[in-house]
Amino acid sequence: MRNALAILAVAAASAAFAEQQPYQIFEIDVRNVKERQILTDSPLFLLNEDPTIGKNVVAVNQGNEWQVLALGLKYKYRGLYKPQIPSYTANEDVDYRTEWLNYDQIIAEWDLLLQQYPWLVTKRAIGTTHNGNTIWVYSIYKPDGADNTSPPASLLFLGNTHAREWASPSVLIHLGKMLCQAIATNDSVMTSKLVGKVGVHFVAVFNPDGYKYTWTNQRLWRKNRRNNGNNVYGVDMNRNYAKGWGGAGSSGTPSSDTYRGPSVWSEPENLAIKNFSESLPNLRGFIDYHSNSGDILWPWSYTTSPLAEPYLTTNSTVATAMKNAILAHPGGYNYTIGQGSTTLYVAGGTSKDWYLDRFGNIPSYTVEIYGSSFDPPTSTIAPTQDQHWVGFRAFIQATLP
Ligand code: 0X9
Ligand code: ZN
Repeated sequence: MRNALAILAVAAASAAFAEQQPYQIFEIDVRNVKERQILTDSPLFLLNEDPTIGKNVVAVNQGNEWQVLALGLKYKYRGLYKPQIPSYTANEDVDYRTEWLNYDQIIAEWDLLLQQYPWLVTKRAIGTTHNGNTIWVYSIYKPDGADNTSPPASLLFLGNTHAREWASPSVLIHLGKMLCQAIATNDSVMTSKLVGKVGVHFVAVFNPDGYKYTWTNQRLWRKNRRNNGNNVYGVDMNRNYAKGWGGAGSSGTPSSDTYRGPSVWSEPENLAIKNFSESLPNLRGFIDYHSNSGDILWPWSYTTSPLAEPYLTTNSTVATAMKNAILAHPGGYNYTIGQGSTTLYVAGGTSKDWYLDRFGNIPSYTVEIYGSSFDPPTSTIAPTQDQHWVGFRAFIQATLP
């Protein structure tokens, strides 16, 4: 009887969640640049932003603990992490404010917006991934006259460059919804800044192969799903851009989590966003939304040399406006702002460096959405989305004077 009850309890739980293979968590002590490179080139899942000299937290699939020992670095065991992946029944009504959405649900949510505001939202495919998934862009623009002219200027926002950073596409859905609502209700700020002037483009899920894989196989997957041969997969899409490609803070080892790819723009996702961005009229601002360290980072990342003027003033002014707006929001997190390389760590081939280099004096950021981990409690989803709507409004106001 007891056994039967236990089985029933398990059955009930598995109706809502599926368990993936567990991870073992270790803390690795890195003492110098050479040891840091060993960690950078390793196949371990790094849980801090970038490998640092000092303490690093890594995850490894249970059974692969030898990969930690093989580093030859000092380590401490920190415990077991069992990812729980929501499993939804077909047509289940899932609220993006309180639950994580799987890939199809995210696209369905954006498509709903398209249905609700057909005069405001357009959807287009900008490329196809290694696994044949389409990369979709949703654009929000209202012309000021009756004729349907296209926008003379543009803003671009990327969601889910890194597969496991689920907060990113979740925040983007909310930004899209709130923006549509604001324009549809003639919100004075959004109307004066955007209507007849600027198209706002959202890449709902920039890394669909990786995102799907985090739901089906490996919750802590970061890269895309390029087949590198020898059963090794993935390129870090935030190391494949042209500016500073190949430099420090990236790896030439295909199994590494920061593998930069065989060449600049080798990845179909990166090439798609490059071509799309270059086709946009007058790009005025760019944010690549990541998680989870709570930072707003501007270029450069590939070098510790400070950003020159007038780029520095542009980037620090808009970042300050975002930070202050988020902080003033009830419960708002106190975001750290600064140059990527000096605030976090040097990383070559990242998005924000290329956007500034290519498009000139624009605010160009990696926003690291704050969270307790890559898997924060679902109770934090709505407050996080709300804070970023406030930050996003401030970004638009400060970027478009
Ligand atoms: O490493 C990255 O690509 C970003 N961090 S994450 O934890 N989301 O992977 C940060 C890129 C920003 N730049 C620097 N680290 N310099
Ligand atoms: Zn990231």
